[in-house]
Amino acid sequence: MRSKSIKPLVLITLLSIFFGQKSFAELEVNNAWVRSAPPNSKVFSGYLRFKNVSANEITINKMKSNAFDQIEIHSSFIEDGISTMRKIDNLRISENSEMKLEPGGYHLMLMSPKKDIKEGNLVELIIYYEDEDRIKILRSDAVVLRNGYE
Ligand SMILES: [Cu+2]
Repeated sequence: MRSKSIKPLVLITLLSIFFGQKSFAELEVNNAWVRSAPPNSKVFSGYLRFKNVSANEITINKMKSNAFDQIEIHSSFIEDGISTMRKIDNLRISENSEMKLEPGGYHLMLMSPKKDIKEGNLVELIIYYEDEDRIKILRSDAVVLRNGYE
């Protein structure tokens, strides 16, 4: 029983080493993960770290996935003592800086899954961003985890 429960952890760790990181010149994606949810869930939340290693501001315009019909970027905030969230059109990342999408802050809302999303799965993320007025595409994989990397 004990050795059985260790194996998935080892697998997830290996997967995150191979798939959790992706870089394309000026933009890096690290620690991308999607929180697992009960079967038949229609909305999932996703988190990652963007690192802009260029000398220009980068704007994340939209995100897509082959596993979900729609991905929105949301910001979380407290309003009148109640935690709430709002869709934002884009995400600006200053030159040479990091932006964390994490629980309680900016996050991805991944909606209408096209297939079962289970712990240990990899979810493709396609990130459309603007760098010096050019639209570029970065692909990354997010691993489905219960509690993320922390
Ligand atoms: Cu949200």
